[in-house]
Amino acid sequence: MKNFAQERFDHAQELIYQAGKVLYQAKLEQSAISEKSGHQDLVTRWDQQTEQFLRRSILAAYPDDAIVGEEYSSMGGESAAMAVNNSCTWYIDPIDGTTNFINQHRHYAISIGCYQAEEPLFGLVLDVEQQELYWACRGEGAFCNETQLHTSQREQISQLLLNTPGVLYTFLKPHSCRDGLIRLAHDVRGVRSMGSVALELCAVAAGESDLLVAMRSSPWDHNAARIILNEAGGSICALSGQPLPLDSASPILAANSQSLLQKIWREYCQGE
Ligand code: 2AM
Ligand code: CA
Repeated sequence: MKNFAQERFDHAQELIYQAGKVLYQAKLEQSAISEKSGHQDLVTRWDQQTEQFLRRSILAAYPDDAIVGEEYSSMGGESAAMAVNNSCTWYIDPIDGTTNFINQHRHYAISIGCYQAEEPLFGLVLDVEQQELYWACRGEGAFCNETQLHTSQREQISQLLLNTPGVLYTFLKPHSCRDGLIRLAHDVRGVRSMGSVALELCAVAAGESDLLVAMRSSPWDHNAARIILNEAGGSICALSGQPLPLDSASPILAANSQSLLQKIWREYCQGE
């Protein structure tokens, strides 16, 4: 018999491919787009429908599990605290990179992370247009489709690429680490922005980037990809230097290794 986590992982994999197929074929009309907090914070009918599909399917199979998703995060009873007995909490983002989905129809992902209390079980991030599934089960390594992922070995700061999905918030809006991060931008080899926290964390997992800073990241943005990053050899923390909480939004710092994470935090964030 399949174990508890494997059964859920197999189910999640089927669901993410099904949902991805629908988004891949989506024809987005202007009337399907609406603003949440403003013109840089958008949602589409496709985000909502995809989250409803994932929620319904997960809860039909695992009625005692809890779901924390972006578009219906405040739905009654569905918080981490509500997962009963030994059941799980699923963190789902139906579209991470909604702005890319709207303007480019690429560089967006579906993100599904599953935890038992604080214990990570597995994470899946589907790059819908590239048809690349990033995935990891705890203790078993990280993969992109069939290929095992390893973070880069780069340590020298002048050789690093830094990803940051929200350039405005990282370098332009005032916050306590801004001067340090601007210094870091000068010291690294280059700064990149794709516009998806989950895909940019997977880029660090895949060794294509070395560092990530995101000022605005919620549990559904990072809880799946952080499992993939950790399994690939990387490390992540809150920008404050504290461990990254599972159930609250936080600025994040991620790196290709625990030692690089500590070095970057000490040299560019601490005391800023
Ligand atoms: P989203 O596409 O799911 O909204 C873009 O800068 C990245 O930051 C995306 O991963 C986006 O996720 C995330 N993000 C987190 N909070 C956001 C917010 N309030 N507005 C826009 N993007 C946000
Ligand atoms: Ca989203």
